[in-house]
Amino acid sequence: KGKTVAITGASRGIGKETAALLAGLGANLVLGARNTDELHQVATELGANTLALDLDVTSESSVVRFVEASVAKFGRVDALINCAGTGVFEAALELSSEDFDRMITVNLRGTFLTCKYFGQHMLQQEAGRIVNVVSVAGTTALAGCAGYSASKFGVLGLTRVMQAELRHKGIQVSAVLPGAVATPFWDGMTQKPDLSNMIPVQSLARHIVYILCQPEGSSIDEILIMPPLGIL
Ligand code: NJP
Repeated sequence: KGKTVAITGASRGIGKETAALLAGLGANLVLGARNTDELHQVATELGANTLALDLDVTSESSVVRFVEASVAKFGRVDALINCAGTGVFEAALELSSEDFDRMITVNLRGTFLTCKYFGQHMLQQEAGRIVNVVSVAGTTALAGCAGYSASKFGVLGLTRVMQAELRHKGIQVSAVLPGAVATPFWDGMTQKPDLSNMIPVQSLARHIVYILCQPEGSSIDEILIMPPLGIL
């Protein structure tokens, strides 16, 4: 209660659901995404202590503005949850270089940028928690996930390095590695999978909040979360 949490990719899916859960616990929220109409609608639903800001994690200046506006509004940011992400599921030999670049730029470089600039702020206050939503595809080889896996293995590597660099400075960095989650992430697929076999988005949001709410003196570095029927 009263803590400030910044969430990227908060206009829908995992970010939006986590924001709703944290709003119910009394957190101040800073929500970021590119579609500001969707985002403002979420912010309006969640109430007064919510700031909605245009954010494109592929743009360094946009990330810097997001961090500065968050601190200007609430004075400090206690936690960052990185949910902004995108996926195109093709085998390595079929994937276009444009789709490969987009996943690396949004998922990996975008997470790097938000971690870097919020991390610098947290270092000054000698406290902070960062949760990166990675994927089971960031730790296991799944056919058809070439570019997505490459980006998510990268995010897991970044997360582990930041743990080594920042743990002793009061900043906890965690990775959540989910299997398939029932969100609009799957909407654009030509063959839309059956969402009823996936992890409910409300469950995933609870896992993220659980990580954030751990007592001082220990941290959860990584958790792997599976749907009822295993990897889909
Ligand atoms: O995805 P979706 P999820 N700058 O599509 C935003 C990972 N994951 O919630 O910018 C800023 O419902 C976008 O907003 P907009 C996945 O890889 C998922 O399921 O307006 N924001 C929206 O708010 C991702 O890292 C599954 O288009 C940008 C949000 O990102 C995270 O979980 C499984 C942006 C995406 O909402 C959240 O995914 C898994 C940008 N450049 C890992 N580009 C799963 N769903 O099955 C996009 O293992 N966004």
